[in-house]
Amino acid sequence: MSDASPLTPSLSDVEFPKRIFSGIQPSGGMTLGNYLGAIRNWVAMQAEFDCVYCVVDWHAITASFDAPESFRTATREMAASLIACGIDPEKHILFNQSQNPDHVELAWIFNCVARMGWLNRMTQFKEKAGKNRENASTGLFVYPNLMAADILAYKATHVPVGDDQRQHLELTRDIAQKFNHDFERTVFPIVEPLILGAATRVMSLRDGTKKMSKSDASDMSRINLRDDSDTIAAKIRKAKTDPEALPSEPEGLAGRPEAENLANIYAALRGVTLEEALREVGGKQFSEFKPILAETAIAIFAPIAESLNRMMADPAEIDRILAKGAQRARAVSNPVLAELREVIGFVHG
Ligand code: AQP
Repeated sequence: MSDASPLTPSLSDVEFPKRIFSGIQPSGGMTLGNYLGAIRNWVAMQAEFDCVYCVVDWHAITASFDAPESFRTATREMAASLIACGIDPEKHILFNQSQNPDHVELAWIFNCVARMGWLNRMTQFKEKAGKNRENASTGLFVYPNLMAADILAYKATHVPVGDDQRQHLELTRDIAQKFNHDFERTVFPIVEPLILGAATRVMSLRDGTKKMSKSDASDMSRINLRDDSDTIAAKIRKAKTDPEALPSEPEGLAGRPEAENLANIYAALRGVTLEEALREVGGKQFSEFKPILAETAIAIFAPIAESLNRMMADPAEIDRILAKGAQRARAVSNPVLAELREVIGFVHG
């Protein structure tokens, strides 16, 4: 394993060009949680980094298979949502994962690098598999290896992640480190998490202790990018709260998860700190605050929803954008896979 290939330097201080990779599952429509926790940052990062953004349809089937036509529509909708939010598919790479088989080839190699013990520690598997662990797909168990492959197929150096994905990113680092160590050369960068501003974790509108999720059974628990203004206003009006007024300082939110969530959402939408937001709206009853919050959300989401609906009227154009993005993605990952086959010793003509 120590034969240095002419294709890969055996240095430990290889400098990798800065590149971002991030993905989102088409397991439903984009939510306010995805937008505030991730996508808004993806948009901002385009100014500084070379970005690869991916609708991760292979990840989506780890939970269950949807009806084929709904699945296709969900993938197109997620791509269109990203563009509507400000992702530029001309300047950066935007595609759906299943159009680049390099991810699965690398994931298989990583299945043979990652250790059972590492995957057994993943808390997201435990949460998503629930009590019926024996019935979870094996895909769900090795999901973090595919995520590592998504990132390292492009030798990405930075990954914007929410708190919930930190452990998976740590595993990506472990896989890269073990591979580099075993083959005694720096093939992969050790990726860095990238956190822009305060990490926003948006909770369900029905239960302030549960994450807002696109796949939650209750549509009232989330705000979808595609919701019209009346629906957004109604969901916020019906959001669970408590009888107290909003406090003027964050300490007053202790033990009040629903109040804290709505105040956090308001601060994130306004782009201010929680302290600043509470200085403005502290003392207000929810009956007075909720319409203000709804108006703020609608001002941001209405133009995005309009552009998303326009794009969804032309699915062929979305498919064209994704196919072109996939072609550009393969142009980056093909040489990485060729290098790996050489390093590992696969015979290829
Ligand atoms: N509620 C949230 N608050 C903040 N950030 C969130 N993200 C998701 N939900 C919240 C961030 O969105 C990015 C993409 O997520 P994903 O598609 O990989 O899947 P997820 O984290 O499992 O998101 P969902 O909406 O909860 O999907 P389902 O219901 O399919 O499981 C990630 O960066 C995530 O941190």
